[in-house]
Amino acid sequence: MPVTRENLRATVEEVVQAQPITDIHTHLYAPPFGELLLWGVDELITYHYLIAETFRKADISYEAYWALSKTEQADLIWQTLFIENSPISESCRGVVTALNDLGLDLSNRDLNEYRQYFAHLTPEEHIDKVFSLANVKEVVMTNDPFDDLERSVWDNGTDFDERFKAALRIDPLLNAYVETGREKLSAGGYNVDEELSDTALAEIRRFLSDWIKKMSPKYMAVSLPPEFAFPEDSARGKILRECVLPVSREYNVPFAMMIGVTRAVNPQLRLAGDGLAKADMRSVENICRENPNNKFFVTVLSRENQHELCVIGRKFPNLMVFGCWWFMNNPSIIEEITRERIELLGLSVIPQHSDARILDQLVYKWKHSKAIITDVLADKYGDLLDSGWRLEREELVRDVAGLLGENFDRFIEG
Ligand code: HDL
Ligand code: ZN
Repeated sequence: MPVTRENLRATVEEVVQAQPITDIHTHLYAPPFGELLLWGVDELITYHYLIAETFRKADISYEAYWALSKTEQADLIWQTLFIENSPISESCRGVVTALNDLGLDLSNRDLNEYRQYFAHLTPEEHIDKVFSLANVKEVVMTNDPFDDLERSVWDNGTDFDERFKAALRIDPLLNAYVETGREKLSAGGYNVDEELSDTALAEIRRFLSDWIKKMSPKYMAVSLPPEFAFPEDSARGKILRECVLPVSREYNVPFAMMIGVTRAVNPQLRLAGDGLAKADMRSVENICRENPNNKFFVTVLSRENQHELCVIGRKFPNLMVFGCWWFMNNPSIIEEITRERIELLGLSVIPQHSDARILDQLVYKWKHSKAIITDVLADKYGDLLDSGWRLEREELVRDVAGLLGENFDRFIEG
């Protein structure tokens, strides 16, 4: 069926809404991970984004806040950001969208009534409802072998809900090898030393191989500070070059770099205390150029790095640009980033991931992003039609399937 200027917007909206999504980076967990899977209204409201915003409005010390129970924290955040002020920030608006779309009555703003709704659900029931509402087909978790609770689940060898895929997250190995990574590896039976001798490097490769066999991860991932450099004469540089990149090639498991985070800018905010800074993107050019047989996913945290990343994506087919990460995940920036990516990279990108930490967030993070992606695609296909191109609905379905899942699958399998 031909897409015309008249039916374009409605057709794009319909196709985007109908496309089941592969969410390539989340902090969600399959039910066997127990308390690691966060869901429900108190988790939604105490999401670290809202904690940071609450301290800007509430008259409470860090110590007093952290001494509160989870319920008391949620009560304070609800009162501060939703009752005494309109919940107009993106993080607050997200909670409103999620509760509304789950069918809760927002007219009474009664937090205890909302709590009652969740009290009667099992995680499995809620997973089905949220995945269906968000039209999410599968999510990629963030799996940390250095986390004791998580490691115990993997060691028990559990068959997970097929909708939850693994990602091997290795921040302690690359960013804190001397401080914590080495010790944890030794405790796990790997013969590693601070100097990163040949034996230690072989043992780190064995560690990565062991966890790839255990998890079957979609990719290995790390978040990196703005000062990340490649090549670099450091423990990170050596482990990256001698261990991560060769193992990534050997097992055809791409390496995801999430660049630009400054950890613990305000430690008093705990998980909410991280910030960002502009990185030197020549590190991405170097690692892609020097490792043409490796595959890289890259997302960046600084708005100023986004355009550079698009241009680097044009230089290296082994680089897949993805997502509007963290402080980029706001409508004004999602729109800007998505436009420049489509203009510079066409359909060879993965425009979004949710980064959801709480199951219910899938509902709003995808609803909000799909509205923007629809706007951008409607404009871009409109430009194409205005230039004289003919477009079939099936071609639009093909293109959107790529953006919301198949580009990921093809890049991994390629
Ligand atoms: O490092 C990461 O994966 C980030 O996404 C952090 O987890 C961050 O705290 C976050 O949740 N961002 O959305
Ligand atoms: Zn994340």
